[in-house]
Amino acid sequence: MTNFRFSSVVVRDEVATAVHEGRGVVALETTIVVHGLPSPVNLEVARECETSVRNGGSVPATIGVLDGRVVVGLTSDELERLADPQRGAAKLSARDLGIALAAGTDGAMTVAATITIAEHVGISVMATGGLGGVHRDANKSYDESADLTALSRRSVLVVASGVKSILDIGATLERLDTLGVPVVGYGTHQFPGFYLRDSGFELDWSVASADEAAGAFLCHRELMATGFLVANPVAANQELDRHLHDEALEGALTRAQLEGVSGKAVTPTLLAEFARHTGGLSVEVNRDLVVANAGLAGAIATSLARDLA
Ligand code: PSU
Ligand code: MN
Repeated sequence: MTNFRFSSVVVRDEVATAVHEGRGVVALETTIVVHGLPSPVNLEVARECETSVRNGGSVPATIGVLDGRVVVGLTSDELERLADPQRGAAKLSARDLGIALAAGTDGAMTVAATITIAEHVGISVMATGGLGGVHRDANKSYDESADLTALSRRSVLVVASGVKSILDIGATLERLDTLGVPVVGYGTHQFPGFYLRDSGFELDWSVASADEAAGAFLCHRELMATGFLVANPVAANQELDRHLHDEALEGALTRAQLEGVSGKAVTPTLLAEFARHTGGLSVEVNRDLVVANAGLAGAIATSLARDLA
């Protein structure tokens, strides 16, 4: 690590111009592409998310690490390179970024890493599928996603379909409360369950439109430095069958436990097992929900830009 240099964050022209002009910009993560979804659906989903952000009136900024540089606004070719299994891109959380840059490596970025960079370059909105959270065995493993602490430190609005249903959802909501991160349902008072519309947990707050979400975030931001979670449930005709979901969940948790999976491999393993148990249906639901979240994030970022103009 001798090649020390500053300015390892490259913001591509379209994104830099949009940020500079105060237009809507939405950050998109790459861990879901490289480690969360199987090939070749992963690249299709990444592109559909970008289109969805544009349809919402904003500019997409897909963020990943290539050759020791954080690139904000990866091209389609770069995304393909990052997702190439031969390159074995690492899964980078916020804490890994500095070391990965110094080492000159490639890496996909989690929500935690993505909002860290988003805030750094002046992007206020991000979209993902499901936020990371507290794992079910956290009382023993201490496994809680750094997405939560990052969201408590970064003033970024994240649109997600709740947290992944592989997690301890109640505990995750309690942690978000402790960390000062507000959670608002989009058109619902029920916290979404990722593959399912309803996790069974109720929310205190709900917004009915992108404009309302943007307005609430602006007021929040004036008072607090924490992030903001907009929980957008998957469409009713796209959610997974509940019975199939519960079976797949049990199978996935059992397999991960038998194999002794731990650390950053837990979430990708559980998602892959879910896909196997559902014969690929969970991948389709994941695709539908993240593309919808990107569209909503695009509309919220546009509204935010209008409010600030
Ligand atoms: N949403 C998805 N699929 C994913 C993720 C989110 O629909 O794979 C990724 C995000 O990058 C998130 C990460 O930050 O999973 C959480 O990983 P962990 O539990 O190891 O913090
Ligand atoms: Mn973890």
